[in-house]
Amino acid sequence: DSDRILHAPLRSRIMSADEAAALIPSGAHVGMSGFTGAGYPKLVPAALARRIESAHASGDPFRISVWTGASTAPELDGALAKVDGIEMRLPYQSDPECRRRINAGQMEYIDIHLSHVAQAVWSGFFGPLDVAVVEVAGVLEDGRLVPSSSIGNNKTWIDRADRVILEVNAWQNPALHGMHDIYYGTQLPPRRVPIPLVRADDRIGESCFRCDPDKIIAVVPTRHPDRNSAFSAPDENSRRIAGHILEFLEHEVKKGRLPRELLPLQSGVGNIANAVLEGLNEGPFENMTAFTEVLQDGMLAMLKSGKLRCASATAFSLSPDAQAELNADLARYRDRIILRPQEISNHPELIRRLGVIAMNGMIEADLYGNVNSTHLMGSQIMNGIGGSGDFARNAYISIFMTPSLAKDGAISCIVPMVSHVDHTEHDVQVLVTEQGLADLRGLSPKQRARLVIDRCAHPDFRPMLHDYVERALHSGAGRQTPHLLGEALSWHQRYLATGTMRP
Ligand code: 0RQ
Repeated sequence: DSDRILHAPLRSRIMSADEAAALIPSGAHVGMSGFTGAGYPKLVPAALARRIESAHASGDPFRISVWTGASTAPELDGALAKVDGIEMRLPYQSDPECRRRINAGQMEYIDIHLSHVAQAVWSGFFGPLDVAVVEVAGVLEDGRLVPSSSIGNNKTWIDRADRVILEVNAWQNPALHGMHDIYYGTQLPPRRVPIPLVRADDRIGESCFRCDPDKIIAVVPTRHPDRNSAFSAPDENSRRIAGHILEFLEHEVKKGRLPRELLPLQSGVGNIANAVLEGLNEGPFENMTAFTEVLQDGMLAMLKSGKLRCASATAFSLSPDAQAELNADLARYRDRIILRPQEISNHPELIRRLGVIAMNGMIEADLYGNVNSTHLMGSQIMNGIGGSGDFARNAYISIFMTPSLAKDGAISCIVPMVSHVDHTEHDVQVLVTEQGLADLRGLSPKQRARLVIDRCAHPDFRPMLHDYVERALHSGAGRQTPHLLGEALSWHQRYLATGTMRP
């Protein structure tokens, strides 16, 4: 597989994953590639986990900090978390073992907007970046690096790290070369200038990463697939949510507030998001575009059918079947898919300029439109905010969706007050559950509350919610955003005490 490594001096740095992992010292801040199961290093993290395990066995408290693009895979987050090898993790994860350790207080976790990571690292908020471990699809003769199936923060890791370890993955399709757009014009203030992107499919950068070859201390050849799980077929709730969103978009087109081809779409991860895309693929809109962070099965199907003209993202997030389909036909899709650094795919300036339609999942919403995307019962992290904040605040229309009930009906996802706020009432325009859709634009808090209850809450919980608002209106301290502070989180307390929000 060394035919992917065309730069002669780097061939002399080819070594095993164990040898490369031995070059990462305890306490290191390590920037790893990887974004939603795509393009993460497949061998070095596991080798490092073995090294950490034996260090711990001999009493050496070896741990590292792991910075990534977003979530990765069991071979990275899972392997390192299992051996208690992660001191600090940022910015988004979805690994069960990481989640368990974070919630047990054994691992520090910093959950920040994905678009903010690069500038925070350049500003030095997290300290120096000691080592980058980055998967690439190849190294060209002149030393440029062909990116893999995700970009994430790789440009920042490569530019910023003192030392770089490359995994050159021959499983990645060579036809990926030319699909990426690496923009080298970002600066810290006060040197910032406008980013010259005015349409979702504009290319404003270069196809490869630049990297000083002297910084590259190891090159590890691999041939391992990206690991992503399959989506489950859309259930009844997802199909209904998708139906409400489609009806809403058609209404907006009729009103003249959206063009017939809509505006660039952003769609989050998960089964509901995928169901919405399936709905769009069967719906009336043609020539759509996407300006999003992950390209999942539903978007690939839309590209295939021609409904989606082009998609800009930072990573693939495909099931094994969709991945095989893409790989078999990559050259055909290449010109219509653009993978960018996440500081560009999620950039507030671009999301606002393009007028993106953002559609993301949530854990719960409250009567006034505040949304919790990250924490169960106020204190336990689920995954992280990911890009949902980048998109929600800056989108032309920001939509959040969830089934109205969770945990077999024990939990109402519409509550008096959210137990954690990720997206404030000012950033949330549309709430959707299988019950219906609440368009909160142009409404005051009291008007919003009535609409959210009647359109989105499950009928079982509607009387309790109406009762709360009415009593808050009459006996609460203020009439702008009525609350009973002693009761606002009582539903969550009841769930923690009794296992259900039902009285
Ligand atoms: O837990 O599987 O243990 O039962 O939360 O819920 O319904 O499977 O929803 O997979 O669509 O994820 C917000 C987490 C939704 C996701 C979130 C429990 C529920 C289940 C998951 P179990 P579902 P989804 C682009 C944009 C933030 C990042 C983001 C997410 C589990 O969408 O991570 O948007 N978003 N990024 O039972 C207690 C409630 C609950 C609840 C659900 N109200 N209370 N538990 N659950 N509602 C991508 C990136 O940024 C990379």
